[in-house]
Amino acid sequence: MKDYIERSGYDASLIGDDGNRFLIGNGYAGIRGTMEEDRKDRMVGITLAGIYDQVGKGWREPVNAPNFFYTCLYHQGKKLVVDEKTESHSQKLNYRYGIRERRTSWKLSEGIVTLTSRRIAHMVEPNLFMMEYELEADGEMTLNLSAGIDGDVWDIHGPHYAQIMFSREDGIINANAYIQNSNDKVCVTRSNHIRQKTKAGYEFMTVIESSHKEEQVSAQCFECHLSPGSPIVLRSYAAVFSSKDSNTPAKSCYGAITDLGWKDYDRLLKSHMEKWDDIWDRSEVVIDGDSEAQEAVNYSLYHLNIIAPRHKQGLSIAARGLSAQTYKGAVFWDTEMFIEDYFLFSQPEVARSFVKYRVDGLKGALKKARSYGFEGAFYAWESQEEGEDACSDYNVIDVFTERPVRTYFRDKQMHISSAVVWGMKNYMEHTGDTSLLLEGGARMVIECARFYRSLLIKRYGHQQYEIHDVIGPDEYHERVNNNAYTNKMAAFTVDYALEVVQMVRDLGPDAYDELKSQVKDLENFVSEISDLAPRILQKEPNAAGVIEQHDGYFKLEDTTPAKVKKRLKHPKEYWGGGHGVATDTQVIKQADVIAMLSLFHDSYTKDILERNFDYYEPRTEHGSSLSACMYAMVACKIGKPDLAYPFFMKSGTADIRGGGKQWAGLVYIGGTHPASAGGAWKNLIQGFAGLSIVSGQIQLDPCLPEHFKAIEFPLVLSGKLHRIKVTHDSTSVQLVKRLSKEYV
Ligand code: IFM
Repeated sequence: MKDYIERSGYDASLIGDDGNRFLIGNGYAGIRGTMEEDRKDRMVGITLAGIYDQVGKGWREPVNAPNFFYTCLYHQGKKLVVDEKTESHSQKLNYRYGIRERRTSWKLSEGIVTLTSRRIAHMVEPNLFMMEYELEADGEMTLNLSAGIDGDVWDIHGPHYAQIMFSREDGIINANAYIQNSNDKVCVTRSNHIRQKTKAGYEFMTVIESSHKEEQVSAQCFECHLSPGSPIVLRSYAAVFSSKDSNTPAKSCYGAITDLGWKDYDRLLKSHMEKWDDIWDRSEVVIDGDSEAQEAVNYSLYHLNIIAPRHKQGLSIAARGLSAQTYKGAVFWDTEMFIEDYFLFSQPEVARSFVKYRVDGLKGALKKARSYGFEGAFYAWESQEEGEDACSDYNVIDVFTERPVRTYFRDKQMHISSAVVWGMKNYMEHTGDTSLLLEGGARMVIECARFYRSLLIKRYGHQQYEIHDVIGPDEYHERVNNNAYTNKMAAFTVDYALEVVQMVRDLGPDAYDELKSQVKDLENFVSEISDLAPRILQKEPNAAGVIEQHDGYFKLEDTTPAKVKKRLKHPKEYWGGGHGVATDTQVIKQADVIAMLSLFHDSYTKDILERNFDYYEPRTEHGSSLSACMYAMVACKIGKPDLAYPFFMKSGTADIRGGGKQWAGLVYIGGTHPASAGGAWKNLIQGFAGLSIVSGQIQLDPCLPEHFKAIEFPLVLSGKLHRIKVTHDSTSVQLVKRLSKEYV
């Protein structure tokens, strides 16, 4: 597989995009693709998973660790940075092995010095990060190299550290960073080993007293006499622990570093690469006939793997992964509806962590439902730890008045609880793992069903239950009645709750008694919902075969995104909400009815799928990166893979291409797009290859774009790794190996 991306030259406007594009990570932390000498003005970020802080009225967001890769060169007292005048500069990401490399040459009075650095976030040791930093010169010159920790971190709603205390012990630099509004702290250590090639072989260099002190930086300084053929190589190890993962984080950091020693670099690099080999054995796709698509999907899978929580069960994936503090580091429906499938079919233990995260979040969901006067579990729209909702009441700033606009995402995106249930069902069906049922999983599903029951209303004289005042996936139309997607998912949740109760019964009387002790009034509740799902109103296709998105949608002005865009008085105006340009029109932000049809395509004829695709696509702005893959899925189900292809590519190239919206006013909203990445995988495997699992058996119903000759991909099912090949007129499934027990 092509396994790298590269960019040459310097362009200040690409700092944000490249930070995402060249991101490395290991589920514990994500490290933006910035230069070692950069400081926070260039958006250096090491975003940590699952540790948050809130300052004043700012949004609660994940914290960034002090920058442990901070390393810079001084020539005659002047710091060398990359800018338009730099002799040459390139950045490369080897996404097969998660190695980010940069190569920069500066022309100095004595000749050209070239710096090559390579860094990794270790895939087996989640708290460990390593870097190699190599200098070569074509003339005699003396440079000072400063290698340490930069405590002045980039934040969106910070600063999150009340204080950072630096210390040194046995040549190791330590930073203890105390978080502003909690008792948590983040500890970082870094050790440096620097050698120079001499005639006699490599010789270690000594630390000199730093003559280049920078504020909030603790560093070691080395005087480097460079001459041609005598390169200098610095190897650094850094460790990070927070009080969330160790009772004594400073000690754990120090221990992690002292246990290593420079001789371990090659061994650690090897184990890191072996882990990636294992991941690619379970993931790599081959598309014969389209190398661009193949690269896009594998690069997308790289991005999913660097944010997958492997170090701890019960963490999930945030909407922008670990690429920044954007979207508050919160978990949305993106995980269950777009991302989970890839992990189910490659690393089911990661998918289990997503489900566990929701089970642990039940407390927050019960509390949220109560606060709105509902019963059961109303999951957070933007979920942080323990299911707390980070979504603010005001998510948008009006560009004209500069006042916050009341949005209703938190209050009304009620489909989120059904996404949680969808994720649980998918996991259970795929793995057969019932262990989460009595650990709160069954209760979670039942409480979600209770939530939907408490939303149901019946109009006088009407037979069916309705759900009013919601926001469906299309966020431009707030507070609508009977959103087709939401009503369908509510009925699904109620049905699945009954199935779950039956599953627990099948586990035996002890299990059922246990469930009764966990769930209030279980038996009455079950009898009340036993025939409820069919009585929830479902939107049926009209005479033209089109399903109305919500009550009154067809009466809205029928126009197109292009026309609506022309009405904007300011390029950053919000399209939805109370007074947006799309609000009174049929223009929608993202797949909504199409999202519903992509999930329940089996319940509709091809003709209905096609009529809805044809109706909604020209009315969809695709203003969310979650939209295109839903359209691609439905296009495949209609049997039109060439229609699906551009939507699939849009999803697959969201991060490799970059260029998406980076700023909303002064707030950075850029980052990677994990849901889009997961959506691209779904399009390829479940759409083009037509994969489904029926009674535990792999089924394939290929529908390849004309120019594809074949797709090959691995698949984990029931503890076995398979390799699948699909062409226009054949399919084959080959058993590669049985997996060890750790995989479900
Ligand atoms: O979950 C999505 C939502 O559907 C559209 N806005 C962005 C969210 C996070 O990706």
